[in-house]
Amino acid sequence: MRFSVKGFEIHSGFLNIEAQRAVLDAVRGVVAKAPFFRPNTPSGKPMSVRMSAAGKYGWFSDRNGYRYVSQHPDGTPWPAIPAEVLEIWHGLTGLERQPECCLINYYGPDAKLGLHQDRDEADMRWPVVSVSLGDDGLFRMGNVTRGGKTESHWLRSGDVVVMGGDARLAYHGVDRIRAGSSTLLPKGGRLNLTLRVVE
Ligand code: MD3
Ligand code: FE
Repeated sequence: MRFSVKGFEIHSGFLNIEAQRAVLDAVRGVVAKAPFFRPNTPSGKPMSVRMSAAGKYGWFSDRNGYRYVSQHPDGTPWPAIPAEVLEIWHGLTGLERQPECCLINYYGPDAKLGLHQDRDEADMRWPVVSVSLGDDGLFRMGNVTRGGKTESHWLRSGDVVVMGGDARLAYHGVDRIRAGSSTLLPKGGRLNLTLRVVE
């Protein structure tokens, strides 16, 4: 096992290059309607990661805190989650339940995401599925409580991760991006999609 926390399932190279391109095209369609923005942390600093979303809910943060919202900051509803992306969710989880949020994170060469827990969802028993596209990202995972040992793993284009069980509430983040490691995105960088049940 790559990580000692149970419930972290990594499917390395789950998407071949054609499948990666198909998902990327679908993401481009979403982002054309819901452009990337940089949320501010509750302390007022812009995050280095750019975000957008598809589905009933997207994720947002500002001085009022972190939360799920049903509209893009421009006031329009989020586009639907693309079928290609839903197919990954159903294929790996075997669930009938649909995710209500496909969060889209874009990391430029200097972007990172500090260690955090995902706990804004109503029922943390549902898994989270994450799809990586583009440049490699150094993913780090700790435990369900803050502090202690962490383990790191490079996520590459086409890798899909399922977080369930204990891993669902583990602290995790992205320390850095290996710029130029993939040619999938013409301008470089890393895209990560996370699929979640929110309600
Ligand atoms: C472990 N995204 O959007 S994906 C996030 O690569 C987030 O953009 C990272 O953390 C990224 O919240 C990591 C892998 C991932 C996603 C959700 C998790 C790991 C997780 C939820 C619980 C535990
Ligand atoms: Fe997270």
